[in-house]
This record gives sequence, structure tokens and C-alpha cells, in this order.
Amino acid sequence: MTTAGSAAPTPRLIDIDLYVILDRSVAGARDLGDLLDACIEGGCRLVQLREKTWPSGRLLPVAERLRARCRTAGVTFIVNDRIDLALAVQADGVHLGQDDLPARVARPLLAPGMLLGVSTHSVEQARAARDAGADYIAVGAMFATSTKADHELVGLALMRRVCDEITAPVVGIGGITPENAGEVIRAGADGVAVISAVCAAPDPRAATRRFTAAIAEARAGRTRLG
Ligand code: 3NM
Repeated sequence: MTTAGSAAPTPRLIDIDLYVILDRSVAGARDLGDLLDACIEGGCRLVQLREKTWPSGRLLPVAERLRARCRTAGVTFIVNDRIDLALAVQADGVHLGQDDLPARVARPLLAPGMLLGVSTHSVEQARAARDAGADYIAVGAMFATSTKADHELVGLALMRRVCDEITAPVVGIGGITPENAGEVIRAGADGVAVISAVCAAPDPRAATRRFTAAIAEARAGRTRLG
């Protein structure tokens, strides 16, 4: 675990069971710092800051605050899309979509030890991400979601195919709730990534706990990593 203010490199091994993505457009009036606290208290060990509209200068103080809180709690902090911002706040990693810089171009730009995650929607894209050195791969959308209007519904079938072939950690994303998270884990995923089911939940801490319980229950029924 890193300590507050420490510049020690973060271990590359990440607890990817539950990956909560903090998105202001879904959180509404909720403060992202309070949301992060609820996630941490609920047992989440991996979070991402996702902001699609604010310019980086406006987002910087938010990212710095979340980054500091994660460092204190020993929680892995990833920034979506923006490599410059991830570097500026010494995030643990960056997450890229298919329309962002390709992983093979992004990887050399990152600081040593930084994590690189890539969103994928096909076996071919997952292979390319793996070959470019992605530390984890997201596969989606597992279920229909209103959070990402242009999502491609690939479902559990693609998760099974990707997990049969790819040994890097894989998370499912898109429309995942505490009720269906177990299906994603049983399809082979190492974890689930969620936005609205936590950020828009009446009680984000309780929602996080429901996720961690559902994932643990599903995992008890299957082994992928031995
Ligand atoms: N990526 P929610 S689906 C950010 O399919 C994102 O790659 C997706 O939000 C993909 O948990 C998605 O609220 C939205 O459904 C996830």
C-alpha cells in the first residue's frame, strides 16, 4: 500500500473485483469525494475518474483530491481517456477506449509502472489490447445501459470467448448491477466495472457492499485463475 504523499510506485497487482467509475454526469449533485468515500467504505479497491465534458484544467483539482484520498486509503486510482491528467496527478493508471490513442502508442508515454486499461468490444480488439501490453481489459457492453448511449451490446457470450483466450485480467462493463454481477463473474470475468449502479444508487455504500458480496458469492462457485 502507498502512503499519503508518498511517491512510491504502486504495485502492479490490482484488486479488480469491483471497479467503480466515478462519473459526474451520472453522480448528479453528489460530490465525487463523498462518493469515493462511500465506495471505499463499501469495500471497493479500484476506482476510475471519468469525465467526458469538462476541460482538463477544470478537472485537475477534482482529480488531485480523489487521487490523494485513494493514496491514503491504498486504493488504485485510474483516469479515463486523459493521459496528460493521469500523469499530472500521478494516477496509478489510465483507461483508454477504442477512439482514444491506441494502447501501443499510449504505453510508452506512461510513467514506469503505470497501469493501462483498454475498453474492447470484440475478441480482435481484446487481442490487440493484450498484444500492446494492456494490464487489464474491459469487455462491454454486458447488458443494455443508458449511461453510454452508443454502447455495443456484446453480452456474456463475448466475455466467455475473451476469457477463454486472454490471460490478462478482464472486467465486464455495461448495465451491471448487484443482481446480474454474478453472471459476469461466472462467464469468466475477473471483475465488474460499474457506473450508475453505484454513482446513482440511493445508498452508494450499501450498493458497493451488495456488489462485493455478489462477486464473492459467484466466485465461490467457480475458479478461473486457480
Ligand atoms: N463503457 P453503467 S458501457 C463506460 O461497453 C462504458 O465499453 C461501456 O455504465 C462499454 O455501469 C459503459 O452505468 C457504461 O451501465 C457503463
